[in-house]
Amino acid sequence: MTTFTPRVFSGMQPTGNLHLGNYLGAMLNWVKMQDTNECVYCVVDMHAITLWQNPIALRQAIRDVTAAYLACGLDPKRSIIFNQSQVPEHAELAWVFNCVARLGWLNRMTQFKDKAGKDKEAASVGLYVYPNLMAADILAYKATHVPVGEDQKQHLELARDIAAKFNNDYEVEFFPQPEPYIVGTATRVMSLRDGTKKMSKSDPSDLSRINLTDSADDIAKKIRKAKTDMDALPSEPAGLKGRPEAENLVGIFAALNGGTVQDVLTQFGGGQFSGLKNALADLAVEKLAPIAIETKRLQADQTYIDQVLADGSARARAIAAPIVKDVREIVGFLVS
Ligand code: AQP
Repeated sequence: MTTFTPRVFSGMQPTGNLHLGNYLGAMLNWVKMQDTNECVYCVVDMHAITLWQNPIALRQAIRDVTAAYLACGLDPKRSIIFNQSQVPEHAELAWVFNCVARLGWLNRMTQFKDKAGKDKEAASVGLYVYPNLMAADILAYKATHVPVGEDQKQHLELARDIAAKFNNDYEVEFFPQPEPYIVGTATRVMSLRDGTKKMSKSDPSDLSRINLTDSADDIAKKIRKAKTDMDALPSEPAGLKGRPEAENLVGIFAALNGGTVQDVLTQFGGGQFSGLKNALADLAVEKLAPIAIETKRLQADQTYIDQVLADGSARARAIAAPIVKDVREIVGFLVS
């Protein structure tokens, strides 16, 4: 049995401002994992163009997301921070995986169904094979751990299937089985306007999400306006069942405060939403406003951001290039 060196890989799309869902579902774990792991963190710009992006806005978003990564606490000295398109091995390995993954596997991906909407014929081929590129992102580094939110679990399982099929088809023990790392009390943060929908960058309503660049006033306003139901808050987690908006606000409070859902209900159970909302607004401002200030400071220093990405891309490529060279040899290409 081959043992693989532990390595963490994860990424976010530069499709808009990062939000509280990205922060609680993924970023908090990314930051923690730097202390004990070799970490590779990517701005996945090639994933972004699976839906059309304005080129000028995309270039800006790549830099803005990088600034947000740094402002949240990713350290370019300890972790590799880069953007996907500067490391061509991702695209090369994705092609090999297009030939390994089966159509039936991709047909089961729920994110494609959600994002393609009703007119699937009009969706890009890239959107359909998105999970194969994600598998390539991870496996180009032989990453063993992938911190993601709940919504990415199905894609992670596909990456594991691709790794296993590649190993099996070519009779090698080349790729590890990457493990999803999904921990915390808010692995699925929901829209503030509809507790049954995921908080998302692409939701047309800005009131649905708290952006990591929002001002203190905006954060407080969005929490005050968040949808709720008419009942008092329960005192036990079981009482949140069937109350998606209540569950979401309580979960957000617990995650930001580093406590449990029960802790929050012990404090606010039996009360009206206004008490929870006021305290949540204060807590969110305390935790998120400094990130917004630091993001803005970094956004003003484009030279530094570009330098972080160039340096990170060179370091990423130094790992991925030999792995992808081995893949070429394994599948039978001529290798010079
Ligand atoms: N609402 C969420 N709750 C918990 N985790 C979330 N993540 C995203 N939304 C939530 C996690 O953040 C990481 C990066 O996600 P992404 O930006 O690559 O893509 P996404 O999941 O498609 O995020 P969005 O906001 O929904 O973007 P759009 O609207 O562009 O599609 C992942 O680890 C994800 O799990």
